[in-house]
Amino acid sequence: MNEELNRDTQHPFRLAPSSLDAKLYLPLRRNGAQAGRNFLMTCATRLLILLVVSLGALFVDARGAWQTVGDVRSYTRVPDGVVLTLSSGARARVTFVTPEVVRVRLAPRGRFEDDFSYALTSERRAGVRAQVRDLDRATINVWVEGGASLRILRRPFLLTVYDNRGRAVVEDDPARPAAFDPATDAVESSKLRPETETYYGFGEKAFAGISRHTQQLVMWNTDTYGYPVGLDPIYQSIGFFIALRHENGEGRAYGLFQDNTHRAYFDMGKTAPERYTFGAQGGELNYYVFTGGGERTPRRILGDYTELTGRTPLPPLWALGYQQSRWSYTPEARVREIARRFRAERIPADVIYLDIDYMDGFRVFTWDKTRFPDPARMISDLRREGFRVVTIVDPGIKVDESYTVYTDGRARGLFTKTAGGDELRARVWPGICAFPDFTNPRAREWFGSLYRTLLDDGVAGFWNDMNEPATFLSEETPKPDIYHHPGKTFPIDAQHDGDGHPGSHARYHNVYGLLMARATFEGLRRLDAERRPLVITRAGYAGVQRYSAVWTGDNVATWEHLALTIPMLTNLGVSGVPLVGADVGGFSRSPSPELYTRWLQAAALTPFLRTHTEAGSKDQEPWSYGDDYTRINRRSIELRYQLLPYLYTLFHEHTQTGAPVMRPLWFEYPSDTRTYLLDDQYLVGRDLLVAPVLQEGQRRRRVYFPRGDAWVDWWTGQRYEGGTDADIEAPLERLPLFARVGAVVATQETVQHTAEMARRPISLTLVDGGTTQDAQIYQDEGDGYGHLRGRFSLVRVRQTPNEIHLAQNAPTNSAPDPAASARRVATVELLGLTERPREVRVNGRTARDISFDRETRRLKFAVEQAAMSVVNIAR
Ligand code: MIG
Repeated sequence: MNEELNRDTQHPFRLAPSSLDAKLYLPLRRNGAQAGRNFLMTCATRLLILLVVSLGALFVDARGAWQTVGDVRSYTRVPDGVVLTLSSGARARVTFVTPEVVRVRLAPRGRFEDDFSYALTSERRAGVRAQVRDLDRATINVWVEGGASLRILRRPFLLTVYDNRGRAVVEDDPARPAAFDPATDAVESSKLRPETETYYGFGEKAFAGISRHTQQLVMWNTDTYGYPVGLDPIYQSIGFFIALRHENGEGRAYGLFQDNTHRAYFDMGKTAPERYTFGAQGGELNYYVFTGGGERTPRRILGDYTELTGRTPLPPLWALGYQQSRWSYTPEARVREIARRFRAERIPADVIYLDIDYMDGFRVFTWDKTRFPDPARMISDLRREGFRVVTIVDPGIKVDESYTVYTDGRARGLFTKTAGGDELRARVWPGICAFPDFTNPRAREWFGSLYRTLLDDGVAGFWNDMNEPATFLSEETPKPDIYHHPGKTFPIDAQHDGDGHPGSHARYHNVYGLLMARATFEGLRRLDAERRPLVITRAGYAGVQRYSAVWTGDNVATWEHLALTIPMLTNLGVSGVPLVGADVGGFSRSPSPELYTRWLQAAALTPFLRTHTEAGSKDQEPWSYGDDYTRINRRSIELRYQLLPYLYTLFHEHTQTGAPVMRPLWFEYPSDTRTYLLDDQYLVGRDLLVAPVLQEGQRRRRVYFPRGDAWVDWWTGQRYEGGTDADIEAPLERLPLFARVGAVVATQETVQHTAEMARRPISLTLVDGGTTQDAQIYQDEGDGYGHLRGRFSLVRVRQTPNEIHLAQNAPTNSAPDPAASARRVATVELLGLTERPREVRVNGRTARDISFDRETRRLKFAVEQAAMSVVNIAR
């Protein structure tokens, strides 16, 4: 068996079973049927994995060769920390990035690499001054006034990081000091692990369950068509996690980010529950600890991580609409038919996708002129109907002397090279291809500029696929395919520019997708200064959120995969990537009508909402399953559009704080241990709780309401106290949805696409009985960059049980009236009232258009579209 394949599954550890669930979280009822689903992974797949793992084990005797970094021989002070020379010849550099963020670098051979990272934003932070004290011959203390602190033990070198209140955050395991393997250049670190600590994030992972405690993860971007639940790695590598533990009645978080682009791994207590270990197969050990300041909240950790690696700029509003895709809508007539059908069915939609068959022989940046004779015309016609078009663009460029993209890229020397210095070639859709070296800034600029023609044709967004990078296996490779066969990507000795830090594919494989998305995003920014780009990428690395949305690749049309979407997407969110979605209905195979309907319903409020399916599958549009289902599917999408003002506000919030749009419950309720393993509910922002049905035939489900807030059923107005469970009716047509008491949710009437939103009033849904200090609704023009120059508006809301204050600011600058963006609140809906109030007054006068529906416990009334409204409710 190939050495590379072996590496994929190797880990130099013993396996140990987990006992965490049983110990701490006994009161948490794991969903029985869900646990059962985990066993449904096909036998064939399990056998295959078993086979690969056991073969891998034969090759592994890794620990023997490992060497610990040794004692601290000497150290020097640098302004922001210390540099230590260790007895093994390794050197460590421990510094403060901010008073609360610590960075650790460890160069096994004693020579630090150029300090260079694709994950970090380009903004340079001002240095932090660290204090150093040599306590005694055994200990060195390093700290920042008012910030975190470090204790460095000298014999051997062991590091403990404390938060700014002196509480230990991470502590090297004395039984496993940092170590490296001189033979392979691998390097790793082990931290003590409290048995009840749980871990979230790690980017895109296909594991069931939400926490990664006692699991092992590998970072190696891989094209994994039809991946089974539990397969690892898949498409993305984001080595960031948030740890959570409960102490003295309080949940405390910290974060850790390993920024190493080589094949990396994390063993989060699988081998031994008392420690976790992370490392990589090359390069220096390079990680950040986010201590979280005084509050130690998940929000603070993610804020600090996204300060470092960036945030998603506000997407164009249309990208939050419903998107319809398949492999492939072709020819033009079919695309037009799909668009027409949406409007005829009155099912809202904003985007239609063109998959690879729009191109001429899969040559990127071309059109197949028989299928699409006049793309610009088609696109402008669709645009008049309120549809945007997104096209797929792959990295493989067909080797073809008459194809100028190829000959031009070759002439400029921008393609990836083999170890021998030749143009690297591999087979993908177009046949034999060359591949831009996206680690070369000139290649990024060149590739980014190629989007000009598609932009000129009117294409609105771009979908970067196959950028793990993925290549086809040769015909001789035995089938069934092996998910992690080394022949499915570039040879690891291929050469990359690395922005002037030349290196092999082993070093740069994991950033290829990130840098393709970057080339696309930056190209679009240059080509069109007025519009916000929409880029969707399959592969990525930490920082991918700066450039792109992420979809979870080739999932499968099974209930198990539907359930997987919640742990996958929420963990992506807390990895700093807010604009995420899974192919609705599943990509591989075809869903039953019930599965498609439940999937669309469950996904309706996920950040990136797109149906997509593979070539050869059955029709997979919202109307493809008969009238009864069409009606329900329409309602799911209508719900999405009704809540768009709220969703858009959440994307704005992300730009300010890094908070995700789709949130795991523990993110908002870190002190409620019942949320720590909850994997079948999610929050949208702080105010909405979604508990979708994830099982076939199910018509009611158990919902947990997190402690600290009360919740009201969106549909019935029924109130539930925090810290309780309830059985909730969930007939096929209903998404179990709840609003927090104190919620301020902006809604609108259903529109057929986002361009219809302009000038339509918005409505506020408030939950009765709550108290809210300052909730905000963000609005702007929905595209462009006026919002960065003050062209946006905020509606601010303050609520006490009997009074509501509504301030509707005019946009904050004196530029031409952006009336289109500053939609006023015209109605308020109060949810959860058991009785009609005696009187409702708006600015002293009896409210107009007042209605009360006892069935849904909703009170509705008009408000003046004035700068300031005060509503008084008399019971
Ligand atoms: O080799 O473009 O994940 O969404 O439809 C398959 C065809 C290539 C994989 C993507 C999928 C897309 C498909 N692509």
